[in-house]
Amino acid sequence: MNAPAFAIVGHPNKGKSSLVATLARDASVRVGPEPGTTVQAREFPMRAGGKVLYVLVDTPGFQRARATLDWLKLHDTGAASRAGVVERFVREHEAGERFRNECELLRPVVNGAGLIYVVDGATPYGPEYDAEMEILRWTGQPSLAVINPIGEPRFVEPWRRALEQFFRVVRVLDVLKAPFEQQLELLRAFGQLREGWRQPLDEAVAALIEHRQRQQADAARVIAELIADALTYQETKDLASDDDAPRHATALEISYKRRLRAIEERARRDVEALYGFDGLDREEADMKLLETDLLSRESWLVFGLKKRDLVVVSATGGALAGGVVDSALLGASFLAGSVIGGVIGGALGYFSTAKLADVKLLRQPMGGIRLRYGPSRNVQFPFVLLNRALLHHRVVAGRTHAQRGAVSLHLKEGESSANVPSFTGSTRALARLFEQLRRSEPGSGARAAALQELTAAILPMVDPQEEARGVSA
Ligand SMILES: Nc1nc2c(ncn2[C@@H]2O[C@H](COP(=O)(O)OP(=O)(O)OP(=O)(O)O)[C@@H](O)[C@H]2O)c(=O)[nH]1
Ligand SMILES: [Mg+2]
Repeated sequence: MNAPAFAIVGHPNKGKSSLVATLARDASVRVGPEPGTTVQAREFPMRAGGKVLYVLVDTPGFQRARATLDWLKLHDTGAASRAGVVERFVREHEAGERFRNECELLRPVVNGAGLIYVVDGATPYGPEYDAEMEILRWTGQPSLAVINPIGEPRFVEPWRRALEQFFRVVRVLDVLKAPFEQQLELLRAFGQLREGWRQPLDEAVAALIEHRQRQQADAARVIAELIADALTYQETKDLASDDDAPRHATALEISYKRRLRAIEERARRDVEALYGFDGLDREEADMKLLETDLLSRESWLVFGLKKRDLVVVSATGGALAGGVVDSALLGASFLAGSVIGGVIGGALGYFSTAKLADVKLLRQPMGGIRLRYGPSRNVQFPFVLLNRALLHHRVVAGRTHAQRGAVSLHLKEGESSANVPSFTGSTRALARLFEQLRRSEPGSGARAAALQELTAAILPMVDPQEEARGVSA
């Protein structure tokens, strides 16, 4: 059986193509600020597990709805044959220019596609839309309406009242931001509209959920590997004599840090590819953050540990002597630096750039000298890496394919760092895992086991629902 097909129809410039991009998870769909971006009907199949789950048909907007409806009415022979009149309309006009858009958008419907009618909840309803909705009713195909507020959703209620005259199902959906759950809900609603579609759409929903879980499992693995690679990375250089050491140490440090950034960059790309975003632009908005020093105070505040975690992690690493950490520190605001400046300052100093890793001069058994930079023994370092990766993951996993432009990892205006995702679960357990990874030999069973354990620990952190369940439990 063919997969269910839906034609996305409506007025020009209302987010039709954006909805196609979101539901087909396809960033190649053309969207644009000018009306008339889409000029031809085009099919976008949604595939998962090698199967086409459903097909979205992007269409141009209505152009001559009233004239079309007039023609249909003129040729009306009663309610039972109206779908046939629409078919005849398309047949008679598809060679001409006058009803080009109407033919483009009605043809897939005549061929059996269901309908999603898209309106903008930020602009007022007016009776000029009635002709469009009336035409869609004439097709007799299952249909639902989506109110997509492009801006302030001021007119959602009048729209809802008007749409309910024509459609059994009306949903409000911000097509640029629609969360995964809302997308599934729209598909389920469609399954209710035609008996034969319930099963394929239930299957599609199940396949999408399974696909999502696989993406999360793969992302957890990528993040765990990123941390393992960064934690154990070291840069070495063989020298002729000790005298060369100071000269080479700086170069080694630069190359070590460049390599860490490359490790992080590769993990970012991998996560983006997992979610179907290849070649995503991260150069501007987020690169600015990536360019701030990984361990600068600013990155720490944005990505770092919560104050409680800071204390636990620092204590684990022996950065803070027992007794310094008291309940006053735990109760104080981390950001109110002046009050607790002394204690926090000491902790911040611990992960100053210079201490990210040590440079060592090693005498080789066969003679000669080796300069080594890294691996990092800094206890906070892997936590910072983890939190940065979690923020990136949240932004990418929550992004629809209708969004254009660079991914931004900046905090929004007024957003506090409390909203930034950070690791959950036991700080001590994570610190212990990081330590195991640090000590393990590359390619060893111990490394593989620690990596697997870390992946399992990260998994609930990349599944917001799991996370929510964990918090409420
Ligand atoms: N802020 C915001 N912008 C949106 C939303 N939906 C669509 N847009 C923008 O509105 C413009 C039109 O979106 P399209 O998806 O191309 O609209 P369309 O209905 O396919 O337009 P035509 O093909 O020209 O008929 C684009 O610039 C979109 O980025 C939304 O929910 N919020
Ligand atoms: Mg379009």
